[in-house]
Amino acid sequence: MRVPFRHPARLLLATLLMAGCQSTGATAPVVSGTPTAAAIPAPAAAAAQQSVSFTEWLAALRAEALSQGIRPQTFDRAFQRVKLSDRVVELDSAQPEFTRQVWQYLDSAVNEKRVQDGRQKLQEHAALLSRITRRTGVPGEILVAFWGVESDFGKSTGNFSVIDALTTLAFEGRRAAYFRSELLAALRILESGDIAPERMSGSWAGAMGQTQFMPTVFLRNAVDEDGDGHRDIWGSMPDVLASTAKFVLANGWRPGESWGQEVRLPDGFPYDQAELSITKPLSEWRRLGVRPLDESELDGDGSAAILVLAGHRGPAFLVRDNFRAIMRYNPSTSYSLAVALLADRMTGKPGVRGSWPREEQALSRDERIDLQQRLGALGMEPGAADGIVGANTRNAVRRFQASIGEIPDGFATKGLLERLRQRS
Ligand SMILES: [Ca+2]
Repeated sequence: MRVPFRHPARLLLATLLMAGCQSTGATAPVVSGTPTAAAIPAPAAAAAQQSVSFTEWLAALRAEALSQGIRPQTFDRAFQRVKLSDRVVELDSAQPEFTRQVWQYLDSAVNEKRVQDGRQKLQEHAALLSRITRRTGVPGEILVAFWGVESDFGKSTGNFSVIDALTTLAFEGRRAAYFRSELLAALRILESGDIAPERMSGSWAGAMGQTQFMPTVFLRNAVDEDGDGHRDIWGSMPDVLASTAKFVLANGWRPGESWGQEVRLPDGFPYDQAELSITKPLSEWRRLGVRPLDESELDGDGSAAILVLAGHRGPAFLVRDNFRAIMRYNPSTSYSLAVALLADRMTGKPGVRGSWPREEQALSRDERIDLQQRLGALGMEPGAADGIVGANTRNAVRRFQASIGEIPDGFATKGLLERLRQRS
């Protein structure tokens, strides 16, 4: 949803909102010299009209918050300086023209500097990490890897006011109901006194602190590890790492198990089986010829999936339950691979040894839509032509690849699109 007004109107809107709040018992705005509703100059009349619904919206939110046990003074202090953010709306509605290839993302998320910084953080917090690992079973390098990928070890935690960001998204974002419940959760955090509203900063989407917890995640998992009476995931490393461990454990981490490993697939491997949704016992993968890179026998039991993110010429990974636990933090295979590989690298394991097909350029959004439309026209069932390449589109690509005698690895390339265009 696009914003119907510009920034100055938004500031005015916030002012009007506070004026509106006074009648419902909220505190007056602290901004000095702000016009009251009656003093609005004529050109702003449209903005004044727009603001009515926001004023009402906020009054309803206040009533709901109070009914959930938020004290009026907590609510009013949180919304004292609230501003709707154009930038947040812009980021919420952004549809990137190009998505990065997985190796481009990994080059950035698991760069050499970050590996070195991670090793240093492992040493620096060794005692704390080993205490948390003893208690939760989540390895220290996994916790530090989340910290590194989420905020570059606290260097980029986001400078948005969480209340401003969530208010904007709850009022006019694409997923208003979701963000409204996150906003109410943020108010419960303020109510608990864990953090002052002016220190409650985060990403444009309201992910907070060193490991970027959404407010509902905070309420379920944040821990006061240093015992000062506050769950401070912004400034206290004991609180940050213990809270992250609790969340990772709640997401299904299995102590003592690995996330998985890079593997070698044999010639003739059934690439249509290389999907995260297809889980098989390790014995079955062994039978299909999946091997560790050193060509030894795949050991262990349990089940796993095979992940091939850049076609049959790129690396393959065998991913286990703990990889899925990582994905519950952020449901992206590239993200989870970054956390897993960063943790591996910090403990001295090698990074990816297979080579990525780096000459392959990412398809633009228009090209991805064209690909989906052409696959659809051929009856390959790629799902909606939305420019997002998911399992349906990969499976349609596989059907097309099989129909022209190529290895059905589901990897959508410029060359494949070209062959599709020649077909129709
Ligand atoms: Ca604390």
